[in-house]
Amino acid sequence: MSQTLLLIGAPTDSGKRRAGCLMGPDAFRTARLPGALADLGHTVRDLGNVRPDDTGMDDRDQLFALPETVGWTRALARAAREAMTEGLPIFLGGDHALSLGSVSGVAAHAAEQGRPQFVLWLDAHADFNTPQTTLSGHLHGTPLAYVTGQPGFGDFPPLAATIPQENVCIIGLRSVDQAEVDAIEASGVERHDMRALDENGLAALLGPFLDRVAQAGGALHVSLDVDFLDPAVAPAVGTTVPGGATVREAHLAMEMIHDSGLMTSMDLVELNPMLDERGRTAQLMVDLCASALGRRVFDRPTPRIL
Ligand code: EXY
Ligand code: MN
Ligand code: MN
Ligand code: MN
Repeated sequence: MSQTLLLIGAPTDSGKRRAGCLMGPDAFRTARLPGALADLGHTVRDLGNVRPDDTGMDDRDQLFALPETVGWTRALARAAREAMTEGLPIFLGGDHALSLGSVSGVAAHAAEQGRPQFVLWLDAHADFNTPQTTLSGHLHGTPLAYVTGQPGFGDFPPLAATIPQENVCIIGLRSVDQAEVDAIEASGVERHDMRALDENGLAALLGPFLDRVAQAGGALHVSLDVDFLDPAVAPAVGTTVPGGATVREAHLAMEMIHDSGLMTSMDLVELNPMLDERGRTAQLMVDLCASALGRRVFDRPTPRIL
């Protein structure tokens, strides 16, 4: 089924100290993301790059680039809410701080439509710190805590709609701070570390979550962090953690998402072209996005030969 896809560049580079993600949107464009999606029959509109609001806020010592990140959050939440009225937005990062705005914006739109919002978070990290619990001061480690209404985000825009914690599923975890472990254990967040992936397989973890989204008639936001994948296949990210997902596990997740027909918005985050090797990580992310939007060899599995 062809869709209207809205590419929204979100060159956030304020969620952490290591610079480079600001070049992410153009790396995706250079790796031919628009053409790859148009080749699948979709109508692709590249809306260019968002610019952060000027907040005039003072810096805070313990948080890195807080004013700029709040400015991004405001601008991206507006862009997300608007884009949802026109099609399926795909946010081209930029670091994961962009999801402070993209996810809160799509959640606000879902609430206006009376639909529950669900989030699939594919990441080595939980991104469940708050401004109080973060040890690094890096706000790219906080978006899931913000959008699920954890306390401590007073400097950020008040949420138009909070995402219920049981509507969140994280897969790929292998680097989680103790404060995040405590918060997640006390929450209703569905979370699967890499051991669960090894023992059960991707389909056994993702399938039941997609079924829950379908049964609820929910909107599904997919947030794909480059570091979900193993660094050996996806080196262009500043927060690599060994022991990540394989290329095929990532593609299977995207293919299941497409087959479910449930995805209503997407983030592609943390690509740092400064760390890439001849653009291979950018190309992998483009290929994964294409799988989420219908690229496949055969439309149906081989009929079983009885
Ligand atoms: N939990 C660590 C922190 O809060 O600084 C690491 C966060 C990495 C976040 C990247 C985007 O996934
Ligand atoms: Mn992340
Ligand atoms: Mn991560
Ligand atoms: Mn299709």
